[in-house]
Amino acid sequence: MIPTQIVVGAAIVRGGSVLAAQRASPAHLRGRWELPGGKVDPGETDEAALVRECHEELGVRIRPIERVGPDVLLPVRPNAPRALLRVWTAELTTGEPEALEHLELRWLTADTLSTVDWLPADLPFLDHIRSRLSGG
Ligand code: 9L3
Ligand code: MG
Repeated sequence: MIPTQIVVGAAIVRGGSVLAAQRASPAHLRGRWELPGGKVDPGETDEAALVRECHEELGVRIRPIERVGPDVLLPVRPNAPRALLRVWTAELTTGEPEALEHLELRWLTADTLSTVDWLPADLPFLDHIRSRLSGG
């Protein structure tokens, strides 16, 4: 069976805002915005990968809260394994996020959520996140 690469993303929510991160690389994604995260390693749980990636990319500890939205198919090179993006809401437990691997970080509210140039794969999650930011 061809394995599926799971990629996890964190919608880190604090006081009515969610953290968006601007990718530095690869070149064709540079400048686009995403929910921070990355690939689940073999043998690693999705939630453990989410915690690890947020520590590596932002220097913080987070706690995943709940899954939001669907599994979203990510674009991959021809013949590469299928990749799916999964997102959790999360809260900060320790530290203040820093752009250790991103160009910039921004806290966005329900009203400003669509003011950045999101990666296409992240778009299906925005309505779910917006309703949580609005107290829905
Ligand atoms: N990706 C898309 N949206 C996201 C994340 C975390 C990742 N919110 C895509 C970008 C890359 C791939 O998934 O093509 C792997 O992500 P990373 O390990 O380079 O962060
Ligand atoms: Mg990443």
